[in-house]
Amino acid sequence: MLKRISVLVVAALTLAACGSGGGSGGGDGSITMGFSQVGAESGWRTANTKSVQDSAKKAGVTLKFSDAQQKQENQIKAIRSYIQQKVDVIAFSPVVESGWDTVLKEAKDAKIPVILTDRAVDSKDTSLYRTFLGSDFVEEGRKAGKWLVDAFKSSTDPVNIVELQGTTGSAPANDRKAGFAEEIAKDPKFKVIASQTGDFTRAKGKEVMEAFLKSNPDIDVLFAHNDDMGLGAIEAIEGAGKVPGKDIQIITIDAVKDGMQALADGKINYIVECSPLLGPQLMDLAKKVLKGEQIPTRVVTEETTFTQEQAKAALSSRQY
Ligand code: GYE
Repeated sequence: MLKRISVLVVAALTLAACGSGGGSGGGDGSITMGFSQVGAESGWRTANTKSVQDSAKKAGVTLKFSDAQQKQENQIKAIRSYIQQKVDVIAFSPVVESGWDTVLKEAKDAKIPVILTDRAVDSKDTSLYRTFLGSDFVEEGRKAGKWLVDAFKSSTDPVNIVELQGTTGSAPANDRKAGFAEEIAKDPKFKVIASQTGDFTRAKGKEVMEAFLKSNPDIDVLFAHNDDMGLGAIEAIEGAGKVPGKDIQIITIDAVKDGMQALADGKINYIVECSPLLGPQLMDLAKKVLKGEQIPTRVVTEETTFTQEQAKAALSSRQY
């Protein structure tokens, strides 16, 4: 019994120490980061989580990590708890773009800097966060659209496109859709005949593609906002007796291993890369912010694109 009490006392003291030890801005050399992750919806997300966790360890940053299971309310709760625990810095990947002002203001009032990673918020007040590290999603959508325009340039026939959107209201879904639409608008033969969310998951991608196939007999192209939804859709296409990559051309975004394998196998036609390896840059930015150094308000990730041939060559050296 006595032993149990002393364990509890130690636990309470440790908690108290954590509570008051933060907010030092890493003054004693140690940094505690609270990180609120979107969820575990895709291969991209798994690789991103690993990158953040590995880089924190390497950089000597104590990481408090929470998974929001794709729910904004869980992210808000996590951020509030990080504020209460007085972490030195908060980083998060906002599941949707809007609705963050109140909680970001709370962090600002508590003088805890916030770094947006991977996804953006639509807050008008940009003083609510220090920087946004991540991809240019509009550009990714444009790259997908450009490839399509080029692939069908010798034909004048109408091209029927179905689109699997990412999580409704998320920056990558909004921006990829917009960038793609901008490019295909250059030729009226391209028509998006159905567009629906598949929530960035394989299961939803399959389910929605099955519905698309039932109501649209003449689908020429699928544009999926990530590899996972594209991989789910491939199952649906094969289930309907069609050949993915041939009967229906497929473009996806991410370039995770499973996606690259399907591209190399000829089931996907083109992938626009979106890098999940944001951890090292995130730790670097956090350290700079806490030292009071100037950092850019936007840090854009460098990315490429892959054809089937390029995927075959790149597969063996792919990290995720
Ligand atoms: O493309 C998708 C993931 O926000 C860039 O989220 C990220 C996206 C990524 O679920 O696979």
